[in-house]
Amino acid sequence: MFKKLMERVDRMLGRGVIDEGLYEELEEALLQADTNVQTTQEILEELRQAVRTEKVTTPEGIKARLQEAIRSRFDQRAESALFRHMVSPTVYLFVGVNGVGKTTTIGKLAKRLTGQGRKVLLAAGDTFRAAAIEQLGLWAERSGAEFVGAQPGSDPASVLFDAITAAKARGCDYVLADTAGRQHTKGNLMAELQKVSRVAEKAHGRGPDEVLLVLDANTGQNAIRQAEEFTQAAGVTGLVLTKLDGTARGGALIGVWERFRIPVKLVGVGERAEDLRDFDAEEFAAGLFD
Ligand SMILES: Nc1nc2c(ncn2[C@@H]2O[C@H](COP(=O)(O)OP(=O)(O)OP(=O)(O)O)[C@@H](O)[C@H]2O)c(=O)[nH]1
Ligand SMILES: [Mg+2]
Repeated sequence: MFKKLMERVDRMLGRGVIDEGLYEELEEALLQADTNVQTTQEILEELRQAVRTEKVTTPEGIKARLQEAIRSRFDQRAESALFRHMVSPTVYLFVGVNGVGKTTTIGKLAKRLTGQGRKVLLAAGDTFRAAAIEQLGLWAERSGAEFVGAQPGSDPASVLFDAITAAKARGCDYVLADTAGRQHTKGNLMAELQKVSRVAEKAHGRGPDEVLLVLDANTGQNAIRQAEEFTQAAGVTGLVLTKLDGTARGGALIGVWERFRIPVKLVGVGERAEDLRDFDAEEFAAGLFD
């Protein structure tokens, strides 16, 4: 969507005029890209200022300005530096709709953490399908992490309880808990997440240290709805943006960020274990215009 925006900017500036019409078109394009009204106005004001004071006249100049304006929206500072690490085991609960990359992200993160000498335990809280449990078990093998699973169909909350108990007994630093993909519109499944969170508290005196909502970068406007529902049900503390290696560039993330101010913790850029990055706003903003 930002590529289109940039093509428009190129076309408009190709005529060599920066007039009200240009700002109007930019406004329309930004709004279409899920940017909220206030942010759009702020970005436009920044551009006007830049054009006035610095005599930005080239398409490249406007582009760079626009890019910087978007990048600065993600200024998260230390928040994103990495996760809070409290008394071990630190528990991260991964949630999200079907197929966004929860299990894969857990596998990648497990690999990263074990590589740093941390003791990690993976909890197969997706008890919906046998294949999901196997998939996580495979990642445990690959990353050298411990693994707690259960029979398909068993209660995900009790899996997490067992996992935390086991992690404490074995001296693990981290518990990474998988959950079944669920549509944010399904009330009963969202309620199940609340129960999973509560059980963590029972097992070690506090809720999950991070509840990470995994979002597929190809998701458009719907990402906002997902964030809304999952935040309400599970108290999301961080975002993971996956499949940034795909064609769509995840512009909807700006909308989610503007609205919820939930820091982006991790980014997935492929299917392999090493395709996990910390979120870098600069890189992200640049990627939007590739
Ligand atoms: N290209 C790309 N593919 C990814 C990325 N992350 C995950 N995938 C792929 O997306 C597909 C789904 O990933 P899963 O990790 O199984 O997703 P999930 O959210 O656990 O899915 P459910 O458990 O069914 O809800 C798999 O084929 C992954 O390899 C990524 O960053 N880039
Ligand atoms: Mg999964």
